[in-house]
Amino acid sequence: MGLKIYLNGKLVDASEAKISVYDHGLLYGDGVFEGIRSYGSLVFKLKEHVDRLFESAHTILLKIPMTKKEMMEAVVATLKANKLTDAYVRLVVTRGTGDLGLDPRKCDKATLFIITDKIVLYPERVYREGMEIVTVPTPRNLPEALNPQIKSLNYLNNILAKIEATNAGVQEALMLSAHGYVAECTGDNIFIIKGGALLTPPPYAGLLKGITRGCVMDLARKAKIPVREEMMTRHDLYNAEECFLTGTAAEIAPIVKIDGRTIGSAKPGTVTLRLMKAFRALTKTDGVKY
Ligand code: PXG
Repeated sequence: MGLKIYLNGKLVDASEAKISVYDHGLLYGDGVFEGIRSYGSLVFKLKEHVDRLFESAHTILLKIPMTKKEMMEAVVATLKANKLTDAYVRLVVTRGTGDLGLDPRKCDKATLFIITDKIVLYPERVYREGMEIVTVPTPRNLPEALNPQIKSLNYLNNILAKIEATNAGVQEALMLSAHGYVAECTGDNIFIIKGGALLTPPPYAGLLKGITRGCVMDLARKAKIPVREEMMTRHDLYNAEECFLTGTAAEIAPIVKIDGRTIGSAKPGTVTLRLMKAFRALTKTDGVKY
């Protein structure tokens, strides 16, 4: 027996979890999603993720066929059905089945599914020794054209960047805005430490306001580390004392080399290590119990 998938109100076997080739999520990337994690039977920041999913859906005029409370219960039910205590959760809502035209009015009902699975992590070495990234040629989408706060099923911009990073022999890509300012990585936000302060680009640089990003900013403030959102260039990154990425899957991943330039001591920095420890502690206590 394979994993159970929550699909349109029912738990079905993964081999039976199928959607139509006329689904506009597939034909046009017309839909929204979230990636969530659970740690030791605690779903981390579940409310925040569900709130963000509903905001994404509201902006694209997509009606989610359940309440936020029902959605949180469905996530927990799917995790329980699969007996997963430490898991990755993918929540997806698409426009649903329509015809071959773009018109979303042709789609009667949204398609909703929840996949819960084992989490694929960066190797331990990344957290111990740090990771190398490169700037890629593909800029982040113009936020004026597609607001990055909409976590939509259109990830081609990020996928192209990921391919460029892989071609360059590294695991992650640094994406700039169309004007050449630092934005984010393909599925992670970026931070630096400079003069002892924690700096990260503002949302108007064209980035997703990550839930991990918000969490790390809060942890830093609690630790009396000054936190600022500032536009930054690659020069600022190259000359930072420390650098790291944040995301649901990556948590806090130290960066020690960017475009061939070593960052700080070329090892995960002391502030980064402190924040990693505080974040790990939070994931053990903060969350929806199941
Ligand atoms: N930026 C983008 C563009 C993202 O898609 C983040 C930042 C980090 O946000 P959170 O809320 O997770 O701190 C994301 C996260 C993955 C994966 O498997 C992650 C994301 C999307 C697709 C895959 O790592 N989103």
